[in-house]
Amino acid sequence: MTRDTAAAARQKARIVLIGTGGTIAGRGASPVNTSAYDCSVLSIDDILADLPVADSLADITTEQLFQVGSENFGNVQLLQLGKRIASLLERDDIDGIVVTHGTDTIDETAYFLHLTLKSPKPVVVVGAMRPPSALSSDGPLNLYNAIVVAASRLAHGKGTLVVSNDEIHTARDVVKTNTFKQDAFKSPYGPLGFVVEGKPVFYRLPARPHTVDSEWSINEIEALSHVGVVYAHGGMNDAIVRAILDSGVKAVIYAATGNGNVAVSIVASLVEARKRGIHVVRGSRTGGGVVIRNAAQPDDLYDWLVTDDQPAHKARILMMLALTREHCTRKLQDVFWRY
Ligand code: DAS
Repeated sequence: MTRDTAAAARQKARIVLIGTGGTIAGRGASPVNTSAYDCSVLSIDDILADLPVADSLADITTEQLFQVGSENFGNVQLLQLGKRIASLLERDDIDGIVVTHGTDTIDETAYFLHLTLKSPKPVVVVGAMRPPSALSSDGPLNLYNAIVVAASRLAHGKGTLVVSNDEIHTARDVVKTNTFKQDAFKSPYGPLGFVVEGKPVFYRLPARPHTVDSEWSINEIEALSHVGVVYAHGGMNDAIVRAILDSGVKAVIYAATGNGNVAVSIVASLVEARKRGIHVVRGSRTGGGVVIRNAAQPDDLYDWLVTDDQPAHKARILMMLALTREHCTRKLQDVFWRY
């Protein structure tokens, strides 16, 4: 039997469910504690045991990789998770991966996986805005939907996906936009599709390269550079910029006001940063739109970069990866245009 015929003959996909903590693993004192609760206390086996219908969707094995709120995720966790998923995806007896994850930085982790995993098999990252103990928790249905997507051939080749609130988002675009509501996850260009009555439906595709077409492979990355983010505000002085420049960063993403405007009080410190070998990436704190190169600031003159449409926290992930291969400003700028 060929591999394809064997897969067709098999009734259920084989999915590995990796637990890392977060609200989806949380527990509140009472059902009305929808937003105040202990995070990362339920094991991945506890979470799955609460969803007996999952057995009908896939043959599921579990792994508890971490048990932490995602605000605690750093580069060590990104690399460890990525390498573990990569080694699982290489196996012929695994069809897809679901990662349960805190929602706070789920968009960063998913984007990192999207750019570094070298497999067309589905990888779905899922969280919850309410713990399983809360009234109308979104955890069980989000997890159910995530398994549905990971088990589907339709999800092949679409990169890392984030499933939430019945929506399927590409990791490149999705951001957390709300502190407590269940529809917290938005993509500026809309979701790729939905999960409707237990079936994934896709309406569009990621336009930019990912996974097998990206230039990074998790197996070739042993460390990531420190990239900092500075959030601009009115009445700003350069103290915070100077502090971050002295912290060992290789690049700073400047989440500027509007279309990448940099206050006069800040420009000199960022010009100095570049002279010290630290890359400066002009972004925007607005949460939407593109930052135009050489418009609000003379990027060519200062040897700065712009983020294209990426929010600062996602630009940070992209810049960390870019710096594993490139240091030339022109090539780094191309990375932002391309991904
Ligand atoms: N505790 C936060 C986190 O782990 C919130 C969450 O999971 O929703 O990201």
